[in-house]
Amino acid sequence: MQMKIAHTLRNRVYVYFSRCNMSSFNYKSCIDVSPEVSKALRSHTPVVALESTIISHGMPYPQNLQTALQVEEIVRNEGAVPATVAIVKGRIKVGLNQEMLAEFASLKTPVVKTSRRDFPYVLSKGLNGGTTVAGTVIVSSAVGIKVFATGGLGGVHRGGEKTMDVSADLMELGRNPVAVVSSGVKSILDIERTLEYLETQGVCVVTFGENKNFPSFYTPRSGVEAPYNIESPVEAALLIEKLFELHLNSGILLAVPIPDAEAIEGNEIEKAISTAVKEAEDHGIKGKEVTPFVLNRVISLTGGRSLESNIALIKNNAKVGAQVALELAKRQM
Ligand code: PSU
Ligand code: MN
Repeated sequence: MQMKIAHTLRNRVYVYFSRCNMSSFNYKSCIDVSPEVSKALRSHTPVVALESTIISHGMPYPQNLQTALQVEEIVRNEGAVPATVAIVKGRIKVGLNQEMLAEFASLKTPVVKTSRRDFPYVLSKGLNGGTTVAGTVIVSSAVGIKVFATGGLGGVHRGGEKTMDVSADLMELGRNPVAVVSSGVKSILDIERTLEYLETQGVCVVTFGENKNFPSFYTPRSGVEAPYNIESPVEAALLIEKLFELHLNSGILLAVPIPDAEAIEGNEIEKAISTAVKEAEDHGIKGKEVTPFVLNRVISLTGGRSLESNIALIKNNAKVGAQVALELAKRQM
């Protein structure tokens, strides 16, 4: 009996020490949080994370840089600190200064679109990486940022039940406690299946505004109902607070419709999207290349109109994100 207890104890001690050894790999050794963001996080100043695939793969230069700078400015004007997340020479950066942002956006050095599966490779090779929604959610959660604003979320692609092309964004939202402010998903995706999958992953999906009509990026109303609707940043802050009180460790999707004045309604955008999706198929574009390819083609096919809408909705989301972060910070004082 005594021997057995001693044996069990020895095993436990062994397990404990092997865990300690494992933990010598600390995520902090891969992430540089800028002094400004670091100070804000320590002092409960509101912080809003921003992604960088949108800069490297979502928009052409120089609009990508202009938009990134303007979005940071909008967050600041609302009284929050922007934290653009990107990978520079194999180091994860949370908060880029203007020179770093300009260098990154110029794409002089190639940038790898980085979701969960890409991190080990990009870091070990010392490459540059644009973090997707999935990638940015992982980093935000690691450093304790609760609100993240972007344009569009990845989703279940049309025909995804066959190709299994389901964006890693959905899974990461299911396993990280971060509120993502976005304008829903593009109609290049299967919106109903995307919402089904978000439900399976336990993501609390809420529209922000007048009704439950889930927005589809360039258009404010997709015709598909989201489960919930809220109307104010205070309500959003309350949602986030409950998420953390419960230690659910899953995320919130705050779906903010593009302002009506900036929207591209119905037929025009549908036509451009269908053409772009068909071209992607014809060219044999697969995997992570699909979304950037389609985005770029839609910009050309709409004569640049989709880019204008894209920029407008990102700015609006950044503003809403900052307002939510502000309300949340007030409640945590
Ligand atoms: N939708 C956009 N612009 C973008 C993206 C999506 O309108 O830039 C980017 C985001 O970074 C998103 C990623 O996380 O594409 C999704 O890519 P995929 O479908 O390969 O998971
Ligand atoms: Mn995909």
